[in-house]
Amino acid sequence: LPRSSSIGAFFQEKPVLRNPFTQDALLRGYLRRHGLEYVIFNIQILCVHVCIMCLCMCVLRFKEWSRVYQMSKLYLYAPSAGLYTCPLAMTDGAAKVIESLGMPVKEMFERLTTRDEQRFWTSGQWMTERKGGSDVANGTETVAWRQEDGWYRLRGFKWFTSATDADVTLILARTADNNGNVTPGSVGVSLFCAEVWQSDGNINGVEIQRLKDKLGTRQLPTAELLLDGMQAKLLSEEGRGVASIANMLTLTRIHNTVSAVAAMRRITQLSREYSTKRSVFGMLLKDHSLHVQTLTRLEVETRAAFLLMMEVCRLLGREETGVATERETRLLRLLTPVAKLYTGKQAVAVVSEGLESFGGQGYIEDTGLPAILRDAQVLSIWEGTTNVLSLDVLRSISKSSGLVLEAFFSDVKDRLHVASPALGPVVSRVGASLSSLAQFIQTAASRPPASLELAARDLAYSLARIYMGSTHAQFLQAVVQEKKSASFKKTMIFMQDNAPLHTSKYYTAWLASTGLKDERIMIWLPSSPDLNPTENFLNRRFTVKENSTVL
Ligand code: UCC
Repeated sequence: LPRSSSIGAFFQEKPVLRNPFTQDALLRGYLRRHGLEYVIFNIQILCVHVCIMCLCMCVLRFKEWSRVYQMSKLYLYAPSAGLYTCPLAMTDGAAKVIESLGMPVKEMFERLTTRDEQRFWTSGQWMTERKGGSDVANGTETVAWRQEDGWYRLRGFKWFTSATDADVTLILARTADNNGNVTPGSVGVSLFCAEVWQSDGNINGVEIQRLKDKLGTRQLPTAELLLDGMQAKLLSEEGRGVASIANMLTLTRIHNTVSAVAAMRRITQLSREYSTKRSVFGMLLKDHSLHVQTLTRLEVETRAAFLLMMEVCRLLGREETGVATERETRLLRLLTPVAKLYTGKQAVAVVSEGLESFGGQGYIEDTGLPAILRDAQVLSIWEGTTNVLSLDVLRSISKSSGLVLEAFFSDVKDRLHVASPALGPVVSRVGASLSSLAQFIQTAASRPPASLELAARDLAYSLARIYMGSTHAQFLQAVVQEKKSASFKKTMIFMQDNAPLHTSKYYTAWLASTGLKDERIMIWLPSSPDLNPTENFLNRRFTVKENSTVL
């Protein structure tokens, strides 16, 4: 027997987090293919000098590309931001609301958007009360009492206040008439803004009841607050609170999408890196086909989500600078909830799978990995749950009398048309999903509204997946053109259930025709020289044929 036991000499090498920008071939490729080399240059500079205020909606320096520029930076910054992106999102949203209401509080707007860190303010969003955060129209019990000087005093209880430590905040409350009566429902709710701190350093009529003990996002204080005569200013028209705060929700939902995709990208980068360090069964993980297949699926999900996110940001930038077409404006309205709900859900799935790729290490707090999963869980809840956002998709359809769907169909068709020469099978697949979706919508129109409500989530997922399929195909078409197709020979096809409403028959037929046993698939992943070496291994282990299925 040895004289003593030993813990052994083996220590697993950690994955190295490399420069997220230079490592992100897709982000750089996206910017380059849109002729945004100058944006790349700016981001590179900014990676060195991170200026927080630049991350907020600032001067529209990049014109219609300003949002792509801003969100690219946020996407790089978010996974290391310690949740500071949450107050930034609401700050951006608050500025947008103030602007859309004709600048009733000019100084506040300037402070929310300035680059001067001494003057910069962040904004919170105090909306959710004890009855919940989804049905805010009925859940708002806070009452606003008008004072002789025109200001209001707010009394009520906010049960979930995001970014409690913000400088200012937007708040929903019901105005009381002279007899103290309030109007119930959505039409009784108005939007207010308030500074959290008074000039003498005292808090502005707020009592902190307790901090929330949350599953994740623990770096960020979220609190229950009693508004005990908080002095506030009416921002919206009386009774237009929900409609007015919708501008903030639009923007924070886009920020949420960016955080979700950023979390996916962070975990895929780490998982890939780790696979080059971790050896099991005599080989590095990167040389185990099954492991690489799993990583590749995560990569495909991340890429698809990235392209959807960027498209929404591009549309937002175009809308804000007045160059969006009607079709683009409608598309933006539809895709904002679609992108938020889909990426919020996928972030949890991708991060969870990513943690698994580290084995037991992924379950250990000192690796920092579990926190990524806990933080990701908020993304499908905050700013509207998956079902609430699915209903918002229906709202956008009914409010526009279906025009948002028309915009969707024509946009997807245009993308597939552009992509068609080199990407035949993908185009047919997405095209078939689009047709089945059209069929569903036609049938749904003749059914009672309740049946459409039941299908709302699947409809939203179908929209997300079809849109991602078409943007991915279009993006790859650009790669094909750029590379003159030589390197494109190494292309993988994955099939995914594009339209869960309708696909089982297509899927079964398709599967029979390919002889494949695998059940997920559909988006193309190119192997092109601009992918970095760690990405290249993803393609190496598969037999790949051009325009055909693999494995
Ligand atoms: O509770 C929360 C905390 C969770 C966890 C926090 C963790 C903190 C850490 C964070 C770290 C990152 S968050 C709060 C979540 N709540 C929401 O996001 C709200 C979700 N609910 C909705 O979105 C609902 O659908 C409502 C509130 C919009 C429904 O209100 P109404 O009044 O019942 O709905 P209406 O009548 O359909 O809409 C009222 C008006 C209409 O305008 P008008 O009157 O002009 O026709 C709508 O068109 O609002 C307009 N509107 C919109 N406009 C409603 N939604 C939108 C929209 N998305 N875009 C534009």
